[in-house]
Amino acid sequence: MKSPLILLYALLLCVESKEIVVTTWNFTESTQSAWNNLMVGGSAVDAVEIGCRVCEELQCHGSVGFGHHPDENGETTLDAMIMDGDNFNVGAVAGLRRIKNAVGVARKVLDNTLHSMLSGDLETDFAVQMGFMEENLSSAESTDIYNEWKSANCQPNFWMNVMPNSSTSCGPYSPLKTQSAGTKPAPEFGGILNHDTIGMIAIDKNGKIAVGTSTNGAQHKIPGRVGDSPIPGAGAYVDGEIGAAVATGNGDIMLRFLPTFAAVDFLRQGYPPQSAAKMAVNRIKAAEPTFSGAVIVVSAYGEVGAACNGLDEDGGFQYMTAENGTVTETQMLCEEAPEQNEAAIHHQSIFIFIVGMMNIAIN
Ligand code: SD4
Repeated sequence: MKSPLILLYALLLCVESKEIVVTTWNFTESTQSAWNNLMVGGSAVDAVEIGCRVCEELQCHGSVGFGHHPDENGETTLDAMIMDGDNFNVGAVAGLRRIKNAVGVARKVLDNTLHSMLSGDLETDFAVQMGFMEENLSSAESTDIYNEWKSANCQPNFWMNVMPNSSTSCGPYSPLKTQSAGTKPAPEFGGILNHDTIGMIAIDKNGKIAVGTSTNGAQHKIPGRVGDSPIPGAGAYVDGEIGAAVATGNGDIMLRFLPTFAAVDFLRQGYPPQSAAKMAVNRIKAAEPTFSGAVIVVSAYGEVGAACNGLDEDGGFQYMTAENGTVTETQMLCEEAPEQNEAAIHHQSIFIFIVGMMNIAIN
C-alpha cells in the first residue's frame, strides 16, 4: 500500500505512475538507451543496468568506466550498484579491479547471490566466474595522468597527518605521532575530474522503480577507497512504494549523510521531490558548507526534483529526463532551484495546506 500522504499528493497532481528515466549529468546516450529498453518492455532494473553500462562503455566524462581516474598506484577501480525498489534488494561492487562492466557485475550480485555487496580482489574472481573478462583497466590517458601526478610529488592527494609531509612529498607515509585536529579539504573535489558519476532512476510500465550507479571514483584516491556510489542510501536508494533518489559528487563527504535515504524518507513524509532533494542537500551543507554534489529525487508517480551544492563554479548541475519519448536536459545552478511552473507551485501549496489541516485535526 502506498502511504495515504503519497496517494493524496498523487491525487492532487492528477498523475498516474509513468515510465521515466532520470540520469545525473548530461549523459544523453545512457538515458536514451535506458529509455529504449523500457520501450521494448524492459524492467526498471534492466533499464538502469543498460543505461549505466552504456556510460561505462563510453567512459562518460572520464568519471565512469575504465581508463580514467587512476588511484595512487595508477590503477582504475570501479564502484557500482543496482537497487530494486520492488523488494529492496541490492547488488553492489566496491573497488572492482580488472573488470570493465562494473554495473553488470553488480547485477550478478543482485540476481545470483544472497549478498548485497562484494568488494576487493576476490570479487574479481566472482566476476570471472559469472563470465566477465578480466582485463587491464588502464589507458594511455590514465597512465599519463598517473605519471604527471607522480612527477608533481604526488599532488594532490588524500592523505593528512602523515610523514613525510603529504602536501609536498610522495609516500609511503606513516602516521604522525601527534595527530592534529580538523580535516584537510579534499583535493580538487569538484571540477569535472572528481564528479560526474552516473546515477540513474527508472520507472517501468508496471510502475516498478530501480536505481543504478557506476563510477571510477576519485582521481588519485588511496587504493582501497570506496565512495558513496555503491552504498545503499548514499549513492542511491529506492522504495518502490515511495520513490527514489540518486547522488553525485564528493562521495567521501556525501556517504556520511546517507542523502538518498534521507531524500526518500522526506518523500515518505509527504514532501514533494524538489523539497526532498533540497532538504537532503541542506542536511549535508549544514555540516559541510562547501561540499560539491547533487541529489535527484523521483517520486513513485514520476515527479522529479533536484538540488545541488558547490557546483556553480563548474557550470552548475545537469540532469537528463526521458519521458513520453523525449530526452531533455535540465541545467540548474545550485544557488537557485529550477523554476517550477505555476501549476506545480499551486498544487504544492494545496498539498501543504491539506497536510497542515490534517496535522491540526490529528493533534
Ligand atoms: C565518488 N561520488 O566516488 C563519486 C564520485 C562522483 O559524481 O563523481 N560522483 O565519490
